[in-house]
Amino acid sequence: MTSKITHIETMLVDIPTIRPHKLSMTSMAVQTMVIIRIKDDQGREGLGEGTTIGGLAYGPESPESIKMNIDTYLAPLLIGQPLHSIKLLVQRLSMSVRGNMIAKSALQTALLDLQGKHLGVPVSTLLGGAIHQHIPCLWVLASGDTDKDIAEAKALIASGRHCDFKLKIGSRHVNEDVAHVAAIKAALGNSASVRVDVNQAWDESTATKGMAALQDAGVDLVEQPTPAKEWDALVRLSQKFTIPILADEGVADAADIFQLAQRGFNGGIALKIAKAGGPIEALYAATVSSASGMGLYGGTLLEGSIGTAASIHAWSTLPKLHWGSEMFGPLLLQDDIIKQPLRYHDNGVDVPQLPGLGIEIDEVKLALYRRK
Ligand code: MUC
Ligand code: MG
Repeated sequence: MTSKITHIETMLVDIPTIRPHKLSMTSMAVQTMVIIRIKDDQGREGLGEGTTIGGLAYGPESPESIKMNIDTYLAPLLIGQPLHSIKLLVQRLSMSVRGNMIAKSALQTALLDLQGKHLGVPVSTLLGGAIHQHIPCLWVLASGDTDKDIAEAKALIASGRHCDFKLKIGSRHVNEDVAHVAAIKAALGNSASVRVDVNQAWDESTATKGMAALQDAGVDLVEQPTPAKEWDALVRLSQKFTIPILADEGVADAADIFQLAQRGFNGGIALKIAKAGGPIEALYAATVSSASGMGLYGGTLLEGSIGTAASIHAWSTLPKLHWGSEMFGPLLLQDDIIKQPLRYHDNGVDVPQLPGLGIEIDEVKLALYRRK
């Protein structure tokens, strides 16, 4: 029997990070997640998460705006609706509300979790079925200190948890950043893949200089070196160097990726459920990327376990993630609000197997970290 949505609750949850996490635009000491609980008239509950980085430092939605816009505009469109078609509900939201992709992704995640529990299948099954049960996952080195980053990477390699690393750069002069990256690559050697994320910090001429030096240092991939909207610069850089470029902030959904492909971009694409508006749209983006010959990467906005699980379910349905994934968000946090943490081992993370997202809230922890 089809169930009906009866109740949608949103809350802000603040959890400190295990160390400062430095990006070109901000330094994080705490992560704020918007957690959603959708209830139906049969007593089931779906969990969702909408998370960004550094308040409004990274993008146009803040945790507070995500919560406010769900409560005021999006949730009322779902209350009383039957749950038989997630795509119908998603269309209902997109016809009435523009933008707000993180808020929409959080709601879509909760709807998928609820539907999966209702039908007794994992979210990956709702998305077409898992091809993989273990998703490769790198670690991001972003302490801002070269020696600390090397020690962190070596400990993770020794424990077998990660062997691929992404370095956040762009806040310092390009020469300093390149020296930092080259020192880490030299210390880790060829057994570790080292990539960088510039988070839009370079203009095209700085990127030309930086990418040449990074290529010489043996770096495998350069993520979003130039500003998000400067697509032509990204295309020119992708054609100038053999070191590949990963487009991140510059592309949110299938339409953006189509435009970039038409202009001649030949790099990879960071897929994120939060950018695209949910797991379903992230998979549309993956289809256009693959059809254009672009390699795929499972990206994060540093979500906690709920958003990370939703992403993992989506990525598990893709035939190939050429650049693996960065679904490490829960590991950057000092604590978790779910009972059974996601399982990280052997340079990756397991795809949850239970119905829905396959995770359960720890009510005591949630009460502890929930913003009063
Ligand atoms: C980004 O731009 O890729 C992903 C990992 C990380 O450290 O920051 C995010 C955002
Ligand atoms: Mg990025």
